[in-house]
This record gives sequence, C-alpha cells and structure tokens, in this order.
Amino acid sequence: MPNYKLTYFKLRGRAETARYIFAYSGIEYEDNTIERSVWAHLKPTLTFKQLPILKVDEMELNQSTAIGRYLARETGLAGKDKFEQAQVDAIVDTINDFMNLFPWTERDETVKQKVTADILANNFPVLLDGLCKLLSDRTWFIGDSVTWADFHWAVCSITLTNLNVDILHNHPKLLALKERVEALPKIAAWIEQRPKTPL
Ligand SMILES: N[C@@H](CCC(=O)N[C@@H](CS)C(=O)NCC(=O)O)C(=O)O
Repeated sequence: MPNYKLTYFKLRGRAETARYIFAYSGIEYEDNTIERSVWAHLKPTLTFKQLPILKVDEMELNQSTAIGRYLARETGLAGKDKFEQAQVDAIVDTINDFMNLFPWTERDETVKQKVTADILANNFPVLLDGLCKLLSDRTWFIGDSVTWADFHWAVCSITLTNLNVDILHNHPKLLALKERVEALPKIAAWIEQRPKTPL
C-alpha cells in the first residue's frame, strides 16, 4: 500500500469526497490541512498553484475529480464495469458543473446572494430532477452498491443544505441518499471526528 498524503485547506470543500473514500475503505492517509498563512508559501511551489493535491509516495496528483476517481478505482468504489464507471463519472461531473456555478469567492455579499438565489431558482431544479430520475427507487445511484458518486452527492449536499436547510425538502429520495451515506458506520465516524467548518 502506498503512502497517501492529501493536502487541502481546513475545509470540506474539494477534498471531502476523497476523505470519505479514505474513511470508508479504512486506508491510512495523512490529512494535511493547511492554514491560509502557510498557503502563501506553499502556492508558488505547486505545479498548478491550487489544492487539493494527493501525494502517492513521491508522486503528485492534482484535480479533485482525478483524485477521487483514482482513489475510487483503488478501493472498488468506482463502479463494477467500464460502463458503470462512466455513469458514476457522469454523475460526479454533473454535480461539479453545478457546484462550480456558485460565486464562492465573491466578496460583495449583495452580488453573492443574488447570483446564489438565481442559481438555486434556475439551475438547481434541473440538477435535482435529473439526479432523482437517475436514482429512481434504487438504494445507490449506480449499480447495487455504494460508489463515490453517492459520496460526492452526500458531500456537496451538505454545502447546499447549509445554504438553505429546506433545499431538499421536495426531493426526499435525494435527502435519503445523503442520510444513507452518512449512516455508513465508517463515514458516520469520520463525520463525528472531522473539524466543523462552514464549507
Ligand atoms: N478543478 C480544480 C480546482 C481547484 C481549486 O479551485 N482549488 C482552490 C480551492 S477549492 C484553490 O486552490 N484556491 C486557492 C488559490 O487559487 O489561490 C479541482 O477540482 O481540484
């Protein structure tokens, strides 16, 4: 087993899905969370000047989705065959397209709130209806066991329900999926112990 070191800010953000994969699979890793003051020194040393980064022994991997996909393949959470894997990837990409719409770094609160409200009114229903259709009456999005697409949904929907606690009210199946992931004993243990952060 290689040595894994995941470097990110002290946030769930783009590292949390990888942390769920580590937690669920029980693989040891170093969860290297850095302070903003350290970031100023670290950033210039990085190939693409962004986090997260996963170090696998001496090799470095950037891009949160590539990190998630790699870890999922290593741990049997990527989908059972190549088509299932593509379906799982499509769900993760669809959720990411949506999450990337939000103006996370906007400093003007009025602009931030207006853009956020527009996204929730116009883009969110499309995402929820599509995910609901995909999930249908099954337990997990794809196949008959949990995949990292279910983890990714559970992680991103925390951020969404923090924007508005009732946001999944009309989509009980998607809320139930989030809760099903969070009830997996190893995920529940990680949630209990992780730092409490706004994002
Ligand atoms: N597509 C990249 C985006 C990475 C990214 O935007 N990272 C942000 C944090 S979420 C970052 O490093 N921001 C600090 C900076 O750019 O100075 C990924 O998914 O990993």
